[in-house]
Amino acid sequence: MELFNSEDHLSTNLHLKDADVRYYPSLISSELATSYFDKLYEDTIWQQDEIKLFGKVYPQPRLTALYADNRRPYSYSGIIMHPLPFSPLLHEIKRKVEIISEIKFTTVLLNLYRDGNDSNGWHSDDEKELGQDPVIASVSLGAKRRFQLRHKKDKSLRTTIELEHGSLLLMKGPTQNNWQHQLPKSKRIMEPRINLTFRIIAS
Ligand SMILES: O=C(O)CCC(=O)C(=O)O
Repeated sequence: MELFNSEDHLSTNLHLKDADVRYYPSLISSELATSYFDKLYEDTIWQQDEIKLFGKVYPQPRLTALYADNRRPYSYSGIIMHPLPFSPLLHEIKRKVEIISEIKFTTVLLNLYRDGNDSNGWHSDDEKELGQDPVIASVSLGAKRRFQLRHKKDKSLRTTIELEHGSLLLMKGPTQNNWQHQLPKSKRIMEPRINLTFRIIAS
């Protein structure tokens, strides 16, 4: 993996086939990331939706929230989320992500994994409203968790990355069309994690 300096932030290109994935381990300093975590944990209007799996209904294994600078809803896995307006803190984090990525985002989906028993199963962020080559900028706060990627066609292509406190994972170009990702459960993890995935929902 190649390490280099871009905009004063070290980043690693994962060099995945048919994808464009870059990891920035320290988008936000540890101290600031902890203060962001504490505020978001308290102030976010968290919800727990239900998902249908093989005809049975289960509570989603994490809490979520949607904020945006427009009113456009986001739908995935049969769930429709209507955004609340961005708070000043969410704007501050969005600006940091936009400076590094040089991309403007409209929307953020937050996930709260209360401990290692919470998870996010295999999927691609390829919903129609995200456009043809969705850009996903994923910020991690709190417990370090394993993030796995697998190619949709070539099952031999898989990778795992540990998403650290204060990090950014930027997925661009054909990534969502060709790869799936998941955040598996882990019995060892007792601490919570907040993930913010910035997205563009333009129409
Ligand atoms: O929590 C993560 O790092 C992954 C989140 C995710 O895959 C999603 O919100 O679509």
